[in-house]
Amino acid sequence: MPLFHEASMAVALGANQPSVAGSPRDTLRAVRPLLEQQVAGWARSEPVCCWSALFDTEPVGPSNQPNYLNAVLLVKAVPEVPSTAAALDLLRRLQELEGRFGRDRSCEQRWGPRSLDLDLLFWGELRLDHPQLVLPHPRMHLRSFVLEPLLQAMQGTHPPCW
Ligand code: A4P
Ligand code: MG
Repeated sequence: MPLFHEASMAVALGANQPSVAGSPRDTLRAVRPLLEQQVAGWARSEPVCCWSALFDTEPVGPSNQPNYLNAVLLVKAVPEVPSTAAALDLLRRLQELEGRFGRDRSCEQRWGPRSLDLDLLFWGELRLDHPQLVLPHPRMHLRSFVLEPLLQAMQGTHPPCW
């Protein structure tokens, strides 16, 4: 009998600096279909993507930076067994997308302004303490800019209205 393991996975999006696509809102709009494509390629399927709305949020960390726009993508029933290798492959895809929108970590301060941040929040029950990837994201429970959109995505807003 085949074994199925379908777990949900979530990605947090944040931006408060312009990118090649334009304003943070333009960036998140532009990255939305690309992120869905990346997730589909990674999962080798057409998973169900549930999006939150865009949230305008006060910066956490240095206060001398603009407000952020935040959102969460919840991907339901990923037909792939959660594993370290697959999670690292997804992280690589997320960082490649960040790079396409001008993210340059070499000249950033911690929690400082950025053109695009894509954080992997969780993938099913997978727990990782890898040098490149900690799962679940260790600070997600402290961040209302993550929790509020996550809750909304879990309530099934699909497709997004932005
Ligand atoms: N890394 C480890 N675990 C993960 C994970 N689960 N997802 C590693 C993504 N990356 C992970 O990433 C640094 C390294 O963390 C990566 O190379 C990866 O190997 P980063 O994107 O440079 O770090 P970060 O995002 O600045 O760090 P962190 O701690 O995730 O911070 P936050 O909370 O994302 O802070 N205020 C508002 N209102 N909205 C925001 O979106 N974002 C930040 C960034 C600060 N203040 C904010 C917001
Ligand atoms: Mg990040």
